[in-house]
Amino acid sequence: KAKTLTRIEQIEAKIIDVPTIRGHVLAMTTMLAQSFVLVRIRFSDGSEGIGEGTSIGGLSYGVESPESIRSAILTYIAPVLADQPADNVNAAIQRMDMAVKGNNIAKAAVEMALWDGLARRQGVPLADLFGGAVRTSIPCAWTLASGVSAKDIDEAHEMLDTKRHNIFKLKIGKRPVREDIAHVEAIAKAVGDRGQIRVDVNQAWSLHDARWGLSGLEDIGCTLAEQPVVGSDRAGMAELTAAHRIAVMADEGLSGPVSAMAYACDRAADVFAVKVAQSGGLKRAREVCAMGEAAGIGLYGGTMLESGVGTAAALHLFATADRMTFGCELFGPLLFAEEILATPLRYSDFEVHLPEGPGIGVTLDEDKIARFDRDGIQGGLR
Ligand code: MUC
Ligand code: MG
Repeated sequence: KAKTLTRIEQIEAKIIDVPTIRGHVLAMTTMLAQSFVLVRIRFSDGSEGIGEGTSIGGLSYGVESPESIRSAILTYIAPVLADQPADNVNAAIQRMDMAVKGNNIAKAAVEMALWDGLARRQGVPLADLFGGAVRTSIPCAWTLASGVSAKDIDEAHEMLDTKRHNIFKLKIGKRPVREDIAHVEAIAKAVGDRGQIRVDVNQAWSLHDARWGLSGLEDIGCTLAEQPVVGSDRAGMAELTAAHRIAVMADEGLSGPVSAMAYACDRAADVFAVKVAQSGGLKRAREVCAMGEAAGIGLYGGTMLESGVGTAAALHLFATADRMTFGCELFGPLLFAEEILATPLRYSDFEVHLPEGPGIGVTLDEDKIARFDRDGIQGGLR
């Protein structure tokens, strides 16, 4: 007897607002809370899948906000996926791309829930749908961004002493270049050879700032600079990549495989910060990895400071890449003042560990979700 086809029945998207453990000071804004969009898809056989779409600092980091992500999902994506076959993620991606231009984070959240549902129905970890994991943990960076050098130094020492992180990414670009470099130098000296210091400028420098900013960073032993100039300036990024020994990483400039191809062709980066959300989903993020791998560009698992849901999904994907040359920064859940998973992800020995079990391999703490749900139980059903 032919098996009845499992279908997509209902898509839910909720904004969950969780305070951060401290202010997170970035070039463009200071975060006191993180707002993520939690997607749940219910399928006709009773199975479920969960996904997450998250950006940083409202609309200050990129073109999507929690509110736009939720509305794109509920108003435009959910209707075109209603009743569609549950197991055909590629077909669902085509339908989403047909109905909605851009809105990568919204698409990524829905796609993640589809992959999670598929993997759960098959009883396999999400990584298996991408060919299987070749590692079970990844070295994980921590971002020092309290806004005060002395506080950052204390935090770095605590991370080293507890063996949680020994790669530190410093958020700079808010202050004059000279002050930023003095700040990085103070932290680099305090950390010494116990850890590695990297920076993220979040596009804040002009090309001129970046020319001597990168030289200054090289001189103090900083090993990597992320998106020193605006992501659309691939010529500037290419110049900096060619002219400096410090590794230049692309982040905001990457919005999926097309931009990754352009960056690779222009040799506009030494490293790709691959982000599932920014790439438009796990499948597209895998394609960004492939572009980097083919072009000899190093890979780094980037984050949009997701909760444990998006973090675990990204971890599954990055576990399948040949080499994660520069490790990852999948520390999002640790910046949240409250854990929203029933069992937290494991961070130990300077690495983040792949959770076990089918799908993304995580379970929500439903009480916490209810508590931090912006609109209560009535918000966000389709
Ligand atoms: C970014 O620009 O990479 C990642 C870590 C962090 O602290 O902020 C982010 C976003
Ligand atoms: Mg970045």
